[in-house]
Amino acid sequence: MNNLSNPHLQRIAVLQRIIISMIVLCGTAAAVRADEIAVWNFNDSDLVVDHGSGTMTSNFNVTNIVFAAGTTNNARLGDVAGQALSLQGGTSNANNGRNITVNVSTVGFDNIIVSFATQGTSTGFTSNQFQYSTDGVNFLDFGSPYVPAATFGAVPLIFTLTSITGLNNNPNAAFRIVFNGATSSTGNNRIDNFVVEGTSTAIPSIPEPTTCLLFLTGLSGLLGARYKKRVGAK
Ligand SMILES: [Ca+2]
Ligand SMILES: [Ca+2]
Repeated sequence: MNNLSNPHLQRIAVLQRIIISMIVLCGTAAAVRADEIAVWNFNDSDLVVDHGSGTMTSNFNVTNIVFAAGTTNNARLGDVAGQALSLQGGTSNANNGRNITVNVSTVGFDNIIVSFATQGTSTGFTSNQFQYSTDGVNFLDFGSPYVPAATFGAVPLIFTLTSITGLNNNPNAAFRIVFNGATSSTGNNRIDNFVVEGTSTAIPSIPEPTTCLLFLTGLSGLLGARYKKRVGAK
């Protein structure tokens, strides 16, 4: 009787394949999944989303929405630094109190996080308020106003909205930055790599690490018992 036709060895081979599959699956379970829903890298010098889907709009004077050298700070999916959005104060600082607004459906995602790289000049917007909306119409402040650093640096601004469960799985989710404090027409803030991300709820449920360990221990025991039985039968 060769190995392929031996039923005992066939069962052991099947068990070995199951154990290998479980090891791969359990390794995946240990990783935290965060998925980009929408990313703006501004490298094509426009407000059109660059990865995923969503819209970005602004009520700034259009002449004060320009693009300048960007950064790899917070870059995703291999994006190069390229260009960044640059928002200017405008004549008589007309853009103080104005905003950029991002509408992104979070359907299929929870644990929403928004992040972006930013820098500002000394006469640019020095007091900026991040807001969110669960209906796309009414916006609420999230945290205190932020002051942009003078350079992009290496660390993005991160707004962890996981406690705002109304933003989960919501086709009307929206985010806004209201800019204030500019004191000259060309004073500006740059923004790059604006990312809306979350945890996909569409991923098939993956066993907990503890469950994996118990399953693997049991399966290994079964495999060992079968092997001993086979050896003992010789
Ligand atoms: Ca860029
Ligand atoms: Ca674009």
